[in-house]
Amino acid sequence: MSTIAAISTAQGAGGIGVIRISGEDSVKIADKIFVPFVGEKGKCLQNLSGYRAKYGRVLHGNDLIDDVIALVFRAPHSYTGEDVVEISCHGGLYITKRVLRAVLESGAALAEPGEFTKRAFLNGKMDLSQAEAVMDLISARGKRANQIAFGMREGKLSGKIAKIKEELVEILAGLSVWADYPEEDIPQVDENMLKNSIKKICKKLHAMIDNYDTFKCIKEGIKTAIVGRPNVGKSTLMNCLSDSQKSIVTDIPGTTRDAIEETVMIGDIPVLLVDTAGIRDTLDKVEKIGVEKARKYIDESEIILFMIDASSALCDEDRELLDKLDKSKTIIILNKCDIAVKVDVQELSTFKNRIVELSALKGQGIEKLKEIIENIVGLSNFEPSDTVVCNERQLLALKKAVKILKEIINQMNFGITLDAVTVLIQDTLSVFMELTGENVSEAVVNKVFSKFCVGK
Ligand SMILES: Nc1nc2c(ncn2[C@@H]2O[C@H](COP(=O)(O)OP(=O)(O)O)[C@@H](O)[C@H]2O)c(=O)[nH]1
Ligand SMILES: [Mg+2]
Repeated sequence: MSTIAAISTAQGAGGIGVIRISGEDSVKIADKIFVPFVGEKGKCLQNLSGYRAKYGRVLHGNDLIDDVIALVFRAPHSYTGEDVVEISCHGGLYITKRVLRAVLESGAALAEPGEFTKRAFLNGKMDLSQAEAVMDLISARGKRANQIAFGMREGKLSGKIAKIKEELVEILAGLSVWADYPEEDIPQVDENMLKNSIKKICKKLHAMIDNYDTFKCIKEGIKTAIVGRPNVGKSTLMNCLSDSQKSIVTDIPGTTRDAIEETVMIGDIPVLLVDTAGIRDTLDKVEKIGVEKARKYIDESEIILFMIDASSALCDEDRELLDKLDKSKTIIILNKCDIAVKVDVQELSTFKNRIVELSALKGQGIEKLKEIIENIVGLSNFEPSDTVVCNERQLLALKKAVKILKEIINQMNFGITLDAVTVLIQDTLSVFMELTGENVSEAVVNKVFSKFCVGK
């Protein structure tokens, strides 16, 4: 396999930048551009054993580029399982690119997106589901997402799947004894027991599937729009939650005329918040466009924070707006509670435990809002130890397995032969093998890694 290289740190000014080289010739290539402070240029890195580093300079042609540390990893004890050199230079767009160019001109090929991790998978350093979790680990935004992604990268899904596979293999073994020696004095296959074992497996798979939606919210965030008529305090809430003065707040109705977006962490959930223009009929050309935008955001949002000025009674405008909203995704915010609560809560009884009394100005009631959002996302029933699925590919595989297993039970009720059961269980096993990458097409592998960034 060719030797590849890429900048592995984020692009931009930073304290340190790392250029990673992996493959058979990585150490030789690094030696071509590396001049040690102590020792001779030429074979200095090739003479190093694994996990050893040298301090020196990168020389490209006649240009000295930077002082660097070159760290050598020896196969198979590296991230990719191949010989790896990591050159740490000063971070910065220019320097890292110059070092990379020097490496490429010395014989390495530019790595494809995710190619280092792909090689780690191909060299058996991790299975496919673990490789996929690397991406989640990099992009985790909260503590919980981080913990879960870490567990996935450690191989939690593979572990659970391995157990289920064992159970299926045991079932297969029982079935094959019966198929191979039908005349012998072997007890009949107990069909009820067989069905029960399959049902148990389905239950385990369901637990893994059910947690995925919540995990997806924790990992990708949940789209949330603050909506209501003008001057109820939407922008004040936006500023309070984002701890900034992003939205302009005045006592003049129609201040916010555009949609203002910001990602805020509410507890462990990244909330992709948008502050919208207050919805009303208006002749102002700009505000009108803002109101249209607000309507679009309402449609796209997974949660709507419908804000009411609680210091005065509910008005027809509030009612009209509320009527048009999807109630199942709406939380009612009674704002300005620091003044008074004049709204008749009876009238909002359909929203029962989705009403929050709040003062955006004073930052009161946020805790309760957080609880409600966590409930909607499903965090209260969330079982981190069952959270092992990190993307749609894995989810689909589990769903496919459940479908086949349910089909078996169903067919058994109609007298399917045990031979046919055997075939279907083998099908389930191959679904799992595709999931972990033991038996997977090159196209699937390529698709998985194409979503990675270059350098990972
Ligand atoms: N007393 C009180 N005033 C608030 C509260 N939230 C917002 N306001 C005031 O209400 C006015 C309109 O606020 P703004 O956030 O611009 O409302 P928006 O038009 O819905 O975005 C401003 O004068 C705010 O200071 C609150 O919780 N309590
Ligand atoms: Mg506003």
